[in-house]
Amino acid sequence: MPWNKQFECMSLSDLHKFQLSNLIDTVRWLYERTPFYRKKLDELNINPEDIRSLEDIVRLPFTVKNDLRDNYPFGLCAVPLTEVVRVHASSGTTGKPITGPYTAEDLEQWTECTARVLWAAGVREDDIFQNCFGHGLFTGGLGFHQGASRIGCAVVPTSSGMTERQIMLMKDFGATAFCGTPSYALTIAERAEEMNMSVKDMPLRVGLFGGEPWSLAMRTEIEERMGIRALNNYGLTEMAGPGVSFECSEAPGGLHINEDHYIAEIIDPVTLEPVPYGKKGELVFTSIRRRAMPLLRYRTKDITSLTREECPCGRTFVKMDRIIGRTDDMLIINGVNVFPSQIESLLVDIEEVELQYVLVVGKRKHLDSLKLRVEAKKEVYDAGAGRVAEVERKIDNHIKGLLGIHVGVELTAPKALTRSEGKAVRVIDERPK
Ligand code: DLL
Repeated sequence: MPWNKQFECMSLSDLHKFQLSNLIDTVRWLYERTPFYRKKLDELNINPEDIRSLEDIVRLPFTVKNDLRDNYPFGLCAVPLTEVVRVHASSGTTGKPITGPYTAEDLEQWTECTARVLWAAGVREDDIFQNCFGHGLFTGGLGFHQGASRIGCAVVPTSSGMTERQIMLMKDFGATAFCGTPSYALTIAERAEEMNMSVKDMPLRVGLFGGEPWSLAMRTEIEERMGIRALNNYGLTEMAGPGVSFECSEAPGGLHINEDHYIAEIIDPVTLEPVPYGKKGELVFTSIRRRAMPLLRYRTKDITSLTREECPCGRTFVKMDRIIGRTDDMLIINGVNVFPSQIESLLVDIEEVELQYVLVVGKRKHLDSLKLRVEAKKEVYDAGAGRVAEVERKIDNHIKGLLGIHVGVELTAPKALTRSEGKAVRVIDERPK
């Protein structure tokens, strides 16, 4: 049973009516309150009254990350700051952060969305819920704090880091559910093993992971090492944070989008034309319930596809596939498009290594080159240089066979790579800027 059956199981025609009326309200709200959108809409000669059907969404302007940067910090805010009760921000890798202001009503809606994510994973009021996302400007910590509190769990806001204490509390408090980035889950599993403790012996039952891409192989590894169910959820600061989409425990494999809050589209990132269900492209969101900073057709740069099929859980919301990469993370190595996640799924076939890796992108003459640093298992590393070189060749051949590119592989000693406590850094770009 979903958290909010009235919305999550709406008939398609009711959902579309609801979306349309909220879309029109949002366009009007923005037109009247933000010079940025008024200008964009005027340039396209669109009045809020021109939106008569959901299909008309394609007439609306796109919004991109640079629009948020150019209007930093509050230029896109559609309410006076007196009505703003919280501001989150995402760090990003370059320049100023992306700011996310919320009204009290926005916080309420966001809480509803993250409660749905947790509920769909089977989290209930009798759970002891350890929240290992950073609590602060990052939306993961407080976003899930609110949702889990709404359900009525015993929330343990450990935040990320201090992994040994994290594990001690997990055991002593008897946490039954937790959330964090998938890479941090692996860090916890590994550290627990080093402490001669097994998470498998703890009451922990389910983990909700998101905030960064992860492969199915990583899911299996987390599930096996921790003895839990691992479910995926997705979100972004520009759309409030986590709570945009989530896997249900009945049929994981796609993430239901909270469509009464977010209208999703998939577009071709080059032509910007809509792409049909089932085909991969760039994910675009319009937030239709927010007040402080709703965005029209925000280009996430995340690549996935949408499908609308009956789900055994009863939710009617469209599903997005797991994110396979970002348009800006895509590496083009000798003309071949490569995503870090593809390399990750190939690494799982190699039993001599751990799933701890980093890709180093460099430039050789005019071509991009790719080096993969990956940690050897202890017995492999201890067997000496000959064995290490043999495994390096094996990985290179495996990747060449499946992706068609040559990757310089460097096996490192066990534990040589930095462990993640939040979002893992998987790509180091050493190309001259
Ligand atoms: O990462 C919000 C979040 C927190 C989501 C906790 C889920 C759990 P940002 O820091 O703004 O917000 O980063 C958003 O992270 O555009 C994706 O590229 C990536 N991302 C988030 N969740 C997933 C996921 C939060 N499940 C950016 N799979 C997004 C793949 C993800 N990528």
